[in-house]
Amino acid sequence: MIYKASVIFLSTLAITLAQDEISNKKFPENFMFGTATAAYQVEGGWNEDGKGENIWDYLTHSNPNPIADGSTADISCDSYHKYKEDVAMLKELGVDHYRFSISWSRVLPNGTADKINLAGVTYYKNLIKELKSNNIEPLITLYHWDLPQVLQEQGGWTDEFIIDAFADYAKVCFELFGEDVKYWLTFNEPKQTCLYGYDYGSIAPKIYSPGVGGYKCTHNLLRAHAKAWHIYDQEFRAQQNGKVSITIDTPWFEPDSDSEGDQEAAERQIQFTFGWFANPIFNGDYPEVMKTRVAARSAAEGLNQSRLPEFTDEEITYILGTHDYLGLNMYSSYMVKEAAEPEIGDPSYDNDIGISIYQSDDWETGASSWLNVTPWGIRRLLNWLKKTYNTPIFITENGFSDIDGKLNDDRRINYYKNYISNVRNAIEDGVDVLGYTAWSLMDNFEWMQGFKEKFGLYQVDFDSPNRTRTPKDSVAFFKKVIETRCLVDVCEE
Ligand code: PNW
Repeated sequence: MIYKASVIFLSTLAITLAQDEISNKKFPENFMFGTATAAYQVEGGWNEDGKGENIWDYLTHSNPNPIADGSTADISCDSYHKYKEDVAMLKELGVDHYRFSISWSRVLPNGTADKINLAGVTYYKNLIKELKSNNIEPLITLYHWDLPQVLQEQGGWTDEFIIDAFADYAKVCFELFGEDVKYWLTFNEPKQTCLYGYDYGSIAPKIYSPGVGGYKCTHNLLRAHAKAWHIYDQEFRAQQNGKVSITIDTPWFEPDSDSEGDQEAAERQIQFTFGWFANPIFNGDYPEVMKTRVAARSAAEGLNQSRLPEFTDEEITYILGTHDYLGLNMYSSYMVKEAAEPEIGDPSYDNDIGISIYQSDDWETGASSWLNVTPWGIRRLLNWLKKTYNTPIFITENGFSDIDGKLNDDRRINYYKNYISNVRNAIEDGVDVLGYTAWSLMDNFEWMQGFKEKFGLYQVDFDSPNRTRTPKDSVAFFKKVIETRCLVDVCEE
């Protein structure tokens, strides 16, 4: 029944989207436009003024260095020293908000709240002050992948101690910075942290534990998120009056055909990708399809309990409702087909899903292997999110990568224009979208790809000691969109 409804819905949408016209509707005045970065990707100053080591410092300093171009982010954009220039760029763009993250080990060098690094605190206070005095709203992520290395050595996200450690860290941040912050995010992209970090083992801390580690990590991360939200709710909300949530990333998953099997496969895929994190917070507990499938496959593997940990009833209640909005990172889409049930063998998250997936050759691609230009996907995703969670959505990342980082970045402009247009259409469809955040303010350290893939609106010269920033053509484009709240020459009033 549900699937039938969405078939009709999607095919109507397909007709509207075939024209690929840019929306001529204005964005509401209170709609927030901004850009984003993350601490490890831009700050540098990796061991300055008492900062502790984190898992990315550790990984990039290991021998051999596993980063594609052998780089580290020891200096990167040097935002630790150049934050005033960053804010001047934001001012030039005319953004409403700036999303950045706090480096846990810069504030708490031992990972624990018994020692606060004052120089680190001063850095973030200065940045926030500079933003506020330029009328730019800070949107702060507490955890954008940079766990203090000492906490990793005690087990990291797959060990339960991390729940209290994160909650203590969150409390310190609310206490120190909360007076000036209206928008908080506990985590950036739990799927990347848990699946890529502790299951596939492809990003820091590079732990390979397929079909097990990702679920364990998530089980702790969700409880840590909930604990931080409750601390804010009970101890800070009344005075600080901000909003706390989490940012979850997903591509859009388009069923390959109208067949019930493909429709069901696409829904299952997004439940494993997005519902895994969002369902406990917005609807209560892991998605039914995950519980059933992981339990059945675990049993068939001869295990006496499911590889997907279970929440107690109290935990389900404790986690449910720990949101004030929903943060969304979206870049790309995939086509999804039903597939034969994967054979029982070694545990695997992908086999737990058990579908087949591909990207169409017709889609334009960015520099990143996973990134394709599918602007229609964001509209469909936003509509799916409304239907599934019915909550205000803040788009906290969306953007395009190239290799050359050249100033004439028409492909990036085209990407932004079409995606933002589809966001505007989704608003017209009735989705409550609070804001849009372009990734990224400037070229920066793109994790395992180092400096090879560039997402910036501003180019950064990583060969100059100055880390000179130069606006690409996309700056003028985005600036105009923000100023006029409109994507075409003249918008409907
Ligand atoms: C995000 N995918 O990561 C991160 O939040 C940023 O730090 C990062 O720089 C940016 O996107 C660009 O990569 C993602 O495979 C990494 O779909 C991979 C995917 C999505 C987001």
